[in-house]
Amino acid sequence: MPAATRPAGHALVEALIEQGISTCFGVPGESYLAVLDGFHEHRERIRFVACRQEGGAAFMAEAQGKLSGRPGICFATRGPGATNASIGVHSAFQDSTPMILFVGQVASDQRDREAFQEIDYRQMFSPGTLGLAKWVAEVQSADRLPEYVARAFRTAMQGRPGPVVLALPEDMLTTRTAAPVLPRVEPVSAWPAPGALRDLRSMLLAAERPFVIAGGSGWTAESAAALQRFAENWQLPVGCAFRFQDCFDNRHPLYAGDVGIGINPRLAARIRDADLVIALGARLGEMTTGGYTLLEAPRPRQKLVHVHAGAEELGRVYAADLMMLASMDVAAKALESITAPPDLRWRAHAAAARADYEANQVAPTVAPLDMAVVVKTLQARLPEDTVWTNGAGNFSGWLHRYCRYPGLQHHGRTQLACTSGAMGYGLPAAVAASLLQPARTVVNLAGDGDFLMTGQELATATGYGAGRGSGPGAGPGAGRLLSVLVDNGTYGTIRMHQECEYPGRVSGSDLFNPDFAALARAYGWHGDFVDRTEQFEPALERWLASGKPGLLHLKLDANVSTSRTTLEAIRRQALQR
Ligand SMILES: Cc1ncc(C[n+]2csc(CCOP(=O)(O)OP(=O)(O)O)c2C)c(N)n1
Ligand SMILES: [Mg+2]
Repeated sequence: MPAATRPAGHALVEALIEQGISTCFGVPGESYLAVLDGFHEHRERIRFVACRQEGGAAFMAEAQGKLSGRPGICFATRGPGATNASIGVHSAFQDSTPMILFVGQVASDQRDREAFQEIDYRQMFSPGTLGLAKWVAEVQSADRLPEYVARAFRTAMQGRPGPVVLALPEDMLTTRTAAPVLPRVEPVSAWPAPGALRDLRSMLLAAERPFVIAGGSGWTAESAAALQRFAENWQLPVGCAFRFQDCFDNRHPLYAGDVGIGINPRLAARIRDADLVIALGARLGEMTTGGYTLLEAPRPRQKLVHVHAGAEELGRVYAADLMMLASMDVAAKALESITAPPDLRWRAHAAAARADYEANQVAPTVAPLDMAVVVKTLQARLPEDTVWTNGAGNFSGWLHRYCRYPGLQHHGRTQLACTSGAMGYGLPAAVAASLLQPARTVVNLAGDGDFLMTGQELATATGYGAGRGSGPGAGPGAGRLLSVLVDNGTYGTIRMHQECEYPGRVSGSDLFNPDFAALARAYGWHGDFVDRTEQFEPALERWLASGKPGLLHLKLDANVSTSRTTLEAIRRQALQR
């Protein structure tokens, strides 16, 4: 009996279901109607969340990749859809997040004429170590579609994770095929070589002031727990790479702080002064290395051990003394098997690193609205497993400094933030988290510039019922979605740099802002306004009582929010160069 056929667009949806995907994000287009019809066909098992702009959809898919460790899925139409979505592909690349962007393509018999909205995606997303995508292909044959999808999943997850783009010619999607879907793909893990573990032990035994920087993607609950045991066995102080703050439990006595923008100066000094730095999973990018000053490129003063899942990443910037090709789901499990001697010389060094972190949590009171109190109040009032999201801007510094992210062995990922520094990421990431994990509370901290880049996704949240709570009996705030918007009337980060480099000559960084609380209410959200510290907690309680997703519009003086500590840190970095 001949095998049943269906359009390739349906086969694609079946393949996604087989890979464990139950939610996809996108903006519809006439270029992939056959796929949309496949979503209709399989609507009991998979949903297509229709977003308001492909930038928002791609950020949602990127957040899905961060949360699940499997590729987040975005669909976009040809030219205009693909160009809008490219911000999410770039972010997934810089953040090493598994993601697949499916993009419509003109029919095969129209190719290369610059047909309507035609782009050559293999050029546009051209892969490479500085490209936009990890792999890009155009699927010419309906019968081979399952092969391409399986390879896209593997490529997105295996080695250094990243984004894949598959272009789908319109006529290919409507061609009928009997090709069976291929089984679920699991990435192959790379284990550190036994010799490398012996070398690491020797380097640890010779060290006086070791320091661990953990980060990157591919961590699992088990491997984060193993990292904690490795750190405990050797009493190693641990910092987390820029925007990978949930790799190590921030409440743990060995946690020393975040190694990113606005780093605690005492932590920066400690890393500079370390004699051995073990970078676990972190790419050691510009933001994590203080502009390549904490660790000087290409040969740091400290002895450097670099453990990374991508062979191409090892030795690309830093000539590390020991390089280990290992994926983060298993690397720490191997490290915890290295036996430590009973007499470790650096116990006091580790305790001092923690004391510096605790001291940096205390800041002088700021009036009339104190953002340190805002972050601490949110964390005290909301569940421990709250997911925190942010985009780019000085406002994010308050979250990085004062939020104590639990290690991901406890609740999975709790930080969704782009190391790519893309403005507009936080709200879509929060909407995605809320839709994908409806029992979780999700808080987005946004800037006034940041928020309006993707603010239209408020409608997506309302339309799909995100953030309304997980029902009676759940704890306070469980399953709720909140955006806390810091309105300082300026692109504050840019203004700060202007004040440093062109004092008194503010140019292009002032903002005109709407009444954000009223805007949120227009979308069916709860909206409220706060401009004094003592108003914040009552406003939070009113949102909790509202039963709706909420937005708290915080009005802040522009000079306060060009955060002094950040300003000082940047000045210091500039001086060091
Ligand atoms: C998509 C994008 N465009 C531009 C920038 C450059 N940029 C970085 S921070 C920033 C200002 C952010 O302003 P806001 O969200 O108001 O935060 P604030 O710094 O005022 O706290 C800009 C324009 C960027 N990072 N991303
Ligand atoms: Mg601002």
